[in-house]
Amino acid sequence: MNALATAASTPAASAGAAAAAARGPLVAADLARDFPILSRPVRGKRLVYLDNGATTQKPEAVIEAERRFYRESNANIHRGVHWLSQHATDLYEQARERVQRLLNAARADEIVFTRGTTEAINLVAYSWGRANLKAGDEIVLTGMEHHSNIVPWQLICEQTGAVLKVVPLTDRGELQLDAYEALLGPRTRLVSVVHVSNALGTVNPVARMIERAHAVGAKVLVDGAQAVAHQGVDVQALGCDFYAFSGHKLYGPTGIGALYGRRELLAAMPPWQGGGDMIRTVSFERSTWADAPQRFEAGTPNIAGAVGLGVAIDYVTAIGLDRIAEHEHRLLAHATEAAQRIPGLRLIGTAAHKAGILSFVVDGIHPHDLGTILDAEGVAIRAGHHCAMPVMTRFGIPGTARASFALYNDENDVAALVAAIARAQQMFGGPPR
Ligand code: 7TS
Repeated sequence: MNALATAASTPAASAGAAAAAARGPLVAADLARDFPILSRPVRGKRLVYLDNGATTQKPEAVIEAERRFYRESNANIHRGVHWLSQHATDLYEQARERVQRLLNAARADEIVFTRGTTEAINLVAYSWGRANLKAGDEIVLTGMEHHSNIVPWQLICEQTGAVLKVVPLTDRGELQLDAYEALLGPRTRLVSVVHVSNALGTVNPVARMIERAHAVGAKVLVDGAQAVAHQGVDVQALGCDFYAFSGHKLYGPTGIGALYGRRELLAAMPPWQGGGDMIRTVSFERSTWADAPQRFEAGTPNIAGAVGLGVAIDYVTAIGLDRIAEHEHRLLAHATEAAQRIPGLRLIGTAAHKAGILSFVVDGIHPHDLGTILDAEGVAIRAGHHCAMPVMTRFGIPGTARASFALYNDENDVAALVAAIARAQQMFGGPPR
């Protein structure tokens, strides 16, 4: 039995496995017991963790898998002739196959391990972008991108002379699809779009957008950072060219994530970082490159992180991403209703199709003050621009307070959030009449 299989069968992980095996709606409180950190008090209160958009907590199985890797399997990969190195390589490559299955990629060599979404997007920008973009070419982004899907393209535009075009948002925080289609044309080389907005919760109609982009010959990158933990993703059904995500938002470790790239594209792309593991031959006159994905994985990667990510994928798959999506949608509907009953609270992002993110402002209380008061009640949310400053500009606000849900949250967490907001309003002189 390999380390992944044994890690998943530790006693601590079995509570989750048992809950996962049950059919029907998942019971968040049972699953919460798989996450050790959720039982620690914060500021003397029960921790109500609603900052899952920033990072999710880790189940015991993932924590144990990393520990076990260092205790039993640690060696460098792809280079050793000795048993441990081959063993570690096997575990790393098995993790790649788990990512392949998670995204339903056709092949494991279409998966490149990266530090996360940010590095995955930078990889495409610096490798594909520098090789394929020239002056006057157009890159289409949307008004709801995270900075990590804006700034790399600005840097590449400076180097190549390509220009950015931006799809505007409606007042509900949806993309204006007619404007999107009007932006597409013979100069469009790339559309880079977020699957689920971290600031608004909007789920974008990426399949349709990809189809339209392909019709004008453009490639499409989907930023899946806020999607993969909350719904099933099938890159073949979507038809995207690239798909990026971070392990740490999927109950996995930090410092590991992945880029899916269609095989023909990766095969034609130049390296963007040089070093060990990414070469075929090196001489002072000229070096040649390894095939993808190794060509894009220079240096010793986060091996233990990849193994941990593989176990995180096993964990969510065992529960079922459909059940997780259903649970979080129910919770979002409940939280939205509760929030709408709070006088003076305004939701930012009311798209018809949303994932478990509730972004809001409260009259007379700056989001940061709200975040601080909620924290004193043990309620962890995020306050600010969420690295999506153009969204805040669009809505004319400095920032929002954001509660973002995960599989272990339930109605009790929403009740704690609502009570804490009421307390903040009292401290600021009571809600408006
Ligand atoms: N894209 C989206 C849509 C994101 O939400 C984030 C992180 C990233 C990219 C970058 O991911 P990273 O893992 O490479 O950092 N979003 C957030 C957030 O909403 N709060 O903290 C980080």
